[in-house]
Amino acid sequence: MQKRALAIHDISCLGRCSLTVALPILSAAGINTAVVPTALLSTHTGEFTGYTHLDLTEQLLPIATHLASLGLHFDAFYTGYLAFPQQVELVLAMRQMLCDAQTQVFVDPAFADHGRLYSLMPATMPAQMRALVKTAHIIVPNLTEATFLLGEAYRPTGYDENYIHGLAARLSALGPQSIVITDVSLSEHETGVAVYHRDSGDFQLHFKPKFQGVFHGTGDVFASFLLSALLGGLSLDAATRLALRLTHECIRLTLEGGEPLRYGVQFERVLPELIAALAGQGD
Ligand code: PXL
Repeated sequence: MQKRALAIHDISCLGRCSLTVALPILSAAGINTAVVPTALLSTHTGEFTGYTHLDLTEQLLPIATHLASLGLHFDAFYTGYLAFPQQVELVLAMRQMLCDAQTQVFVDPAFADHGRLYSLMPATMPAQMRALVKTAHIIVPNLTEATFLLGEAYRPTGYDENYIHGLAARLSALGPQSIVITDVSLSEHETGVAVYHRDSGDFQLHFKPKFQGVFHGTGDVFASFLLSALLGGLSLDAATRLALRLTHECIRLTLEGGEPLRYGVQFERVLPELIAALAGQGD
């Protein structure tokens, strides 16, 4: 049976992040994907100025009420960029209305990177987002979001595997069974992800050679590949390795193509690889 997901993120018209990557990636993976936009922006808020920003907070519950009346089963409830801290409470209400015992609640906190909150993000977002994280099955924070969610200081470098293991365990103690932390770097030449599964106690780190630069939207691209692979039946560790490999490939192609980095990464060119991997022909 075809899997069904609900993706709740903003729409940034241009710049390849949030719904404009989540929808094509999940669709390419064969997942029937419904979307609920949290805000409408002309671009993302990194490396652009003068962008528009339409708040869609008022639409969240009316949309959820109508969708809930259809009585559909969602295999995944996938949340990303929320425009305001007040939206967290509404998304929790949507979770109550639209999820059942089989729905995977997959939360990408999407409020900060490189030690700083995103441009428009109020300082109260990390504490608010913790409430949504508590109800999730899987969370996909980057290292900045992981520390901010815990109210801890961000450490850009100079940490070891034990520190990351501890962070993942402390995040899992908030509620989620599975933690995938991105932007983990134990040496200046490599970057990668940590995977932690509370019940089994499994903890793995996976790395790729590091490219220099800030790659907008790659958290969203990675999370969307990861969810696609999980819904495709891969284990958490195998799904994480696939998502890391494909995200690395998106960045490599983008750098090779010479496109300005603020326009996001060329994930479109990697979709055939995602499809092949999920068909059992790839990795
Ligand atoms: O990719 C995360 C993201 C999503 N949506 C908007 C953003 C960002 C990151 O800057 O600005 C609007």
